[in-house]
Amino acid sequence: MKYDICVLGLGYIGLPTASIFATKGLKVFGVDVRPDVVDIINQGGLHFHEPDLDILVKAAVGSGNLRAGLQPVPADTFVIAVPTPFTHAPSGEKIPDLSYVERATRSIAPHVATGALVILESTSPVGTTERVRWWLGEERVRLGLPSVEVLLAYCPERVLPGSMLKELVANDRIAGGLTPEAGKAAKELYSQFCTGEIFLTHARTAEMAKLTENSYRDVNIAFANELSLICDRLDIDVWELIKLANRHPRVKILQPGPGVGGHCIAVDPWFIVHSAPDVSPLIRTAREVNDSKPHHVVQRVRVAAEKFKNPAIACLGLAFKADIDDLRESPAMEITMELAKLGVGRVLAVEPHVKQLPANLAANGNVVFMSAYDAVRQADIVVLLVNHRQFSVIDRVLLRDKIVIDTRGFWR
Ligand code: SAJ
Repeated sequence: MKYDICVLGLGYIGLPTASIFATKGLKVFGVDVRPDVVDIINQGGLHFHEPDLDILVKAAVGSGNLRAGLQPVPADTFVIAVPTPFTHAPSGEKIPDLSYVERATRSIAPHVATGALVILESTSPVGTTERVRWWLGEERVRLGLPSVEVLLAYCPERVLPGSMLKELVANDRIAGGLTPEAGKAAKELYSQFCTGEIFLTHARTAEMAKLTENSYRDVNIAFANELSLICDRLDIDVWELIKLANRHPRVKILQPGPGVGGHCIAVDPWFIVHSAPDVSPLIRTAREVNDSKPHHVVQRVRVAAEKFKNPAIACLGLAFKADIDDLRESPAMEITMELAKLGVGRVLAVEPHVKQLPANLAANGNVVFMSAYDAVRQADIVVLLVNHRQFSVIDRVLLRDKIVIDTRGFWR
């Protein structure tokens, strides 16, 4: 049987994308390397939390239009949505790791026929789509298969974790073809569910656009974080400062925080820096400012802890941002772990979106997992690290006789 679409990678992007195509009547085969993920999806389930996605996956699988497996199958279109992390060179330099993209590309080589459309969605350094073409050709030669002419395009996503489905449909998209024909084919495919505008461009520009969007955000968050450090020094309320400055019609300063987390904003700028290191000092420095913020928060807690013998320190929030359960690359996790390691006091960890402490925190004997209410009542120092909705109902009376370090300006 030939499928309409084969999606490689059933994570935060691949699974919603595969599901939405299936609910539009296309025959979709999803591939993931994790057998447990394949099983959960084939039962119409989810392996991560995303509002309303469970309903979409259930409908997609229930309709018989979405199946998952460990190996690719022949299809008219292939969508590659696998991770693109970075690795650290011995020099400390961050280097894009394209091994997942290469492995996925080589795995589809035996299944692509002439005229097939191959789309890369994974956030990638400029020039990666051209490398996909090379890997496909090389793998078919290695397998002793005849060469095929495929359409290749780069089509990044822009969905925000926590509102993925709405944004997957409504956001404008970019279809970046290695050839104009490939771009047009990709635009036609996404127009089956995308109600936003779909802009055609070259693959290289599309690759750079994705990196640019997240780098723009990282630089602006770094500006806010640097302001917070300066305001600490000058005894100014940075939240009031930003609120006032943003009253200017053309000023939109973002919000300081405890650092920048997630696997996008904190990663993508390094792809640009790696591709043009001598002409990207601003993007590099912004990353360094954001990466240093957790250290400044830990220092503030240590200074506060000096007033106590063995203080109880409530760390409210472990996720990388508000109202989600994703702890990956989380500055809140980094700060909580550092405080536990330093033995600054007894750490009372709170995260309403998970049921137990992550293993690395649990392994440290100095951390206790509890509810926000219990942690705040027992704490000498309360550190707000994530502005989860649940924390907005904490009675301010409980905070009155505590030292409060609010890294998000949440309780102003
Ligand atoms: N943060 C701040 N201050 C702010 C905004 C965010 O400290 O004013 C922090 C957050 O707490 C978090 C980090 O930055 O730790 C990143 O949060 P985010 O909401 O900015 O980013 P992501 O990673 O959840 O999603 C981003 C989005 N990109 C943009 O907004 C330009 C999303 O649209 C992308 O699709 C996603 O990256 C991605 O997959 O690339």
